[in-house]
Amino acid sequence: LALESDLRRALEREEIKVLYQPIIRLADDTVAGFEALLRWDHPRRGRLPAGEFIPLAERTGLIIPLGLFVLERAARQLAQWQEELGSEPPIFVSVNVSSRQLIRHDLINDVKAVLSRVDIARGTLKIEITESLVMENPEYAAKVLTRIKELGASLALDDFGTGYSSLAYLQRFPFDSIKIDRQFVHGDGKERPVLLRSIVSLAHDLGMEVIAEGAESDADVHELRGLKAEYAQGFHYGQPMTTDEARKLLARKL
Ligand code: G
Ligand code: G
Ligand code: MN
Ligand code: NA
Repeated sequence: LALESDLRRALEREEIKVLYQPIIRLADDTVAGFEALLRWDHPRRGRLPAGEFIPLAERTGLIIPLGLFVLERAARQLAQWQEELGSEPPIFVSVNVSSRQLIRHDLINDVKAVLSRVDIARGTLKIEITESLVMENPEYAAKVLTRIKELGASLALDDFGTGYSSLAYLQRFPFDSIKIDRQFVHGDGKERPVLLRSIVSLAHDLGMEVIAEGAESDADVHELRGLKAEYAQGFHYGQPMTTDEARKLLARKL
């Protein structure tokens, strides 16, 4: 497959970019952190979103070098932002991790190595994990995630509400925060507000913070504030952006 051999070379050719989407602290409207998201500037096809090459990377095993690349790059960027800003609480960055990275490769050592090379505040590197990921091998996943937390990273349960047995995972895994899937955050479904309110309250009762994904409008943000959700992420605040754009956004908020 052409795309597969292209992807093998893409990393060396620096066609793979890490973009950062802002995550806003709703209490004071400041930038609390960013989610690192991959893009591929393909020489012929143009800019490809992660959804168009991450599945291929997972099938071919290329997700291992790709995953290391984004972890390392995002952690270094985080260290630089923390040094420049010196804000309290310190800014955080979250990185998505695929099941293959967790199950078939030593994610613990990768996180350990990265954390030993950069100077960042404890808990400010967040690892985002989806339910389907932990479902593949819950016992092993629980061990790995517990260890990663001990190393000083924090854990977020991504796309919450879209999987099969969400609630079981909340008691088995040491998540610090829940990322509420955008279908509960934006839209005119009749049950949506009830589900959103229940998820926020469940998370808070379990001692977890919430990051609401897909906040697109003033109304979404107003609703989230009313529910005392900690953070919001979405097109209302910004698309995934370059580090230059992120720096401008950070400067504006200070
Ligand atoms: O950014 P986009 O909408 O294309 O993202 C599609 C999916 O790809 C999302 O589920 C997102 O979590 C995932 N994704 C984006 N960047 C990364 C990455 O660096 N690693 C992994 N494993 N998944 C990513
Ligand atoms: O699965 P995950 O939550 O990691 O997916 C993140 C993806 O969601 C990113 O690719 C990002 O581009 C997309 N995204 C971020 N904010 C919004 C939003 O407000 N609306 C929609 N539709 N997608 C968003
Ligand atoms: Mn995510
Ligand atoms: Na994700």
